[in-house]
Amino acid sequence: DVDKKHDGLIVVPHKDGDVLVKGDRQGIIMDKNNNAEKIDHKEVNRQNDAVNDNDNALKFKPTQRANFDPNAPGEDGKAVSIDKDKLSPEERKKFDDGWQNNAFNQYASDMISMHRSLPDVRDAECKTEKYKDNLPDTSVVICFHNEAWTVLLRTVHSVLDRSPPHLIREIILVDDFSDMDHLKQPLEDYVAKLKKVKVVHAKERIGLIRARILGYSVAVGDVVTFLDSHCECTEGWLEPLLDRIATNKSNVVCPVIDVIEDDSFKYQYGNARSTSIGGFDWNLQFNWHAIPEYERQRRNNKDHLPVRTPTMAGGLFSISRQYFTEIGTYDPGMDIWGGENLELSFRVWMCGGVLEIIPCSHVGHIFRKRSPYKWRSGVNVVKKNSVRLAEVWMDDYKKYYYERFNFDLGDYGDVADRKKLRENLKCNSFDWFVKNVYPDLFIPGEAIASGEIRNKAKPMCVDSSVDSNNFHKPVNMWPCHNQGGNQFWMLSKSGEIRRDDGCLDFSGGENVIIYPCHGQKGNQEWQYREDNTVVHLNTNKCMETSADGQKLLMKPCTGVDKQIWKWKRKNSS
Ligand code: LR7
Ligand code: MN
Repeated sequence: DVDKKHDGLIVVPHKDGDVLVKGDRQGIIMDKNNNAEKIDHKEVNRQNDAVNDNDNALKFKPTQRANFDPNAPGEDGKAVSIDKDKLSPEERKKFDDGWQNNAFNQYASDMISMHRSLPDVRDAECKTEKYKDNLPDTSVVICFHNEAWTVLLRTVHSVLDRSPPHLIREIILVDDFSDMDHLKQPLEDYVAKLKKVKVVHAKERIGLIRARILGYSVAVGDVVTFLDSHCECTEGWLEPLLDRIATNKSNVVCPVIDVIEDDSFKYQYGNARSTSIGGFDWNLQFNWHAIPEYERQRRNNKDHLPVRTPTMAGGLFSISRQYFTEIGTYDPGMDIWGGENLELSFRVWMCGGVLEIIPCSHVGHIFRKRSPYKWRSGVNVVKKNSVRLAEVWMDDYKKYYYERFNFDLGDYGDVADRKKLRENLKCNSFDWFVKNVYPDLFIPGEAIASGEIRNKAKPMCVDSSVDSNNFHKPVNMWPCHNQGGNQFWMLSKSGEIRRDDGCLDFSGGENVIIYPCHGQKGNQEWQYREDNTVVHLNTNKCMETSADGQKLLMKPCTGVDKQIWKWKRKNSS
């Protein structure tokens, strides 16, 4: 009997004796002879989940379930900390393999209940907000390639546990040709017990974009909601999304994406005021921004109201199933990962829809630092996907992306069908999108100079990546390679030397560093003068290359060849 309680302790059976899972004793197993050992949380969770899933699926909130223990690992979204050096060699191997296979701490996830409780992260205004009585229902489509068992099923249970049952038509798990054993028969057996959940298997690796199209093609709900396979939905996440679609079927809506830490599984969140919206840079990478002032004013400074966003991160959103069909689902010529989020964002806006983030709807996502699965060898998949979307949607603006790799587009396949779609839908131009939806976007065409910054004394160019993990590091010189990339720099109207969101920044000493562009001039204000020197206005110093040509230094201006730079000037308009 799993649910017997005595002395304020919850007791569940364990192969070595009863397990105490509450209060001070949490984490300790007392066997029949009163010997203590470290608790096997995985086993406890398995037992608890068996009780809950068989009888009570869709019936109880996580905190109401049999054997709920507020002090168990990860409950209330708390961090799990593991001292890996104290693990036995066998456990240590599991720990290391978990990281290796998933790029997150699978070992920690396995200690946490698949029904763990989370804080109610919503602003007060959200909890009293009234939504329509007759909301449309939704199919939830979750695609995965080799996802960890507890992480995948926690995503599923978080949907079932925290959504009004009548609003969930079904959950469709799309298996993108995984080869991990647990995703085969064991997954089939597990979901067979859960009403409403089905698994669709791809016959070959189709990538996340075609996997989503596959999931959508079998969906029957009024709305389709996409989630990544490592998410956790919080209380009240669904109603505000569906409400916006009920208001207008061409509203495409995203929850706020909270961070589930990759190592501790801590659930991190902020308030509605700190909600970020989506943008992109000219490498066609998605990025986050603060809500602009004009958008705050449009919403009368009510932070919990839906906020318009130029782009979506991609993984988590709801869309009317009929509207998704009308605007052309996804580009099936896109492979594996990437680009589809900007493609859908541009398409929705340009073809008459509205893209929003809903601050009252929060879903957690495990953000990882690397991709754990195999990609295609010999193809730059992200570039190929991005060129496809640039060709179809970006009109003249596509050149700003292409000049980053000197117009070497590579083989991007056939986009005739997608161009046809744009024509049929009679969509607005990309220029309309930029001016009306994303007026804050930095436009390279407005740059005063752009391209490589080549030194006269040596055939060397200013070279640095602008990855955020490169911020604060000194910028160096490298032989000019004429490929753009890390040698491509733009001088903005306000004097920034920038690429994407990284700016050259000088604050004294001799080194120039990369720092996020702040638009405040100061340490980021430069001038490219008629005598071809590059001058830092605040300090009146000049860029100079070191005698060996390897370093970029800031020195008093003298006009020697080491301070002369060739940089392509653009016509100022
Ligand atoms: O070949 C694949 N087949 C798949 O089914 C590759 C991936 N996948 C699955 C994978 O298991 C996962 O569930 O697709 C999903 C996304 O892949 P991730 O989690 O490895 O990548 P990501 O979280 O970086 O993905 C973000 O960008 C992608 C661009 O193509 C997609 O739009 C993802 O949905 C998107 N995720 C989010 O928006 C969550 C927030 C991240 C941010 C910002
Ligand atoms: Mn993801």
